[in-house]
Amino acid sequence: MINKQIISTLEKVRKQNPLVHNITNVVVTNFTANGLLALGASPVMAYAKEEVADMAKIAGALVLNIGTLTPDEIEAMLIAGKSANEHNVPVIFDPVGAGATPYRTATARRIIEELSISTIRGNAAEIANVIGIEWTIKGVDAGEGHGNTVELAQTAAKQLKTTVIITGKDDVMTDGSKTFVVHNGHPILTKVTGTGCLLSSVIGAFSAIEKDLLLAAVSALVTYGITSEIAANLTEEKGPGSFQIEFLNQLSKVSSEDISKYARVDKL
Ligand code: ATP
Ligand code: TZP
Ligand code: MG
Ligand code: MG
Repeated sequence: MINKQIISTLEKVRKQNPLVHNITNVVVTNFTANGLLALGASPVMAYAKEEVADMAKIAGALVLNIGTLTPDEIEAMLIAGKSANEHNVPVIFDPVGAGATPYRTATARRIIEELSISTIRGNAAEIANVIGIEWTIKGVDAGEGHGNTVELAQTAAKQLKTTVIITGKDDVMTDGSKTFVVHNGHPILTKVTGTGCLLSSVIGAFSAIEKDLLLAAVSALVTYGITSEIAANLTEEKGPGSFQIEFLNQLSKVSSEDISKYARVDKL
């Protein structure tokens, strides 16, 4: 049942080619644009405070990512986010590195307070720090977590009243009442920078065409995880550089048959 819904959601992304407005970090900008194109979405990066409100209102989704945040960029994110909220455009938030410095943590909290966020996606440490639970983080990478990520995601979803996605070896996603765990993925994703950031933008593309944000999340995570498994298999023994390119290739090819065959999803 869920596999059929995932397949039809992926088909809708490819058919509708949603415009995804990204305000993201300088590390991952090109990879994100290429990943969205490979998936079948239409990326745009726009940052000037003079234009972000106009861009956000015509987009299918707005993705905010604080990976290399600056005061000007945050101002632009808040303007874009308010416009998206006014025009019912879903806002996806990636709180990169929340918890690593007080400025990042405070900014992440400001964004969720001032905007209505549809979906927040991060590693366990980022989500924990956004809601005020201490969890070690090293730079932008998750530290060793000892907590229960299902409980953490459910607590965060109830507190923030959003869909919450915590990624890692297994990915947990919840709207606070329904919860899914996606087991697809490959450890080599942790050796390519920006695979988390691109994922947040891919979630944006799925959320642009599917109003049920939890279904959009499950569909995005399964598609992304299976793509990584296929690409890792094809570049075995080569390494992260070849994997990164093959990942983009496979994002454009991953099929309904692949999803039926390889999806590993549990509904809790
Ligand atoms: P971090 O900075 O902690 O790496 P991130 O923002 O890069 O976080 P990840 O949690 O790495 O985001 O998630 C990106 C993708 O990588 C997701 O699809 C996730 O399922 C996958 N992933 C991460 N770690 C693993 C792993 N050990 N095994 C399989 N897949 C993984
Ligand atoms: N530094 C600031 S943002 C960034 C780095 C290395 C990219 C993080 O990407 P991801 O997807 O969270 O691994
Ligand atoms: Mg990662
Ligand atoms: Mg990240």
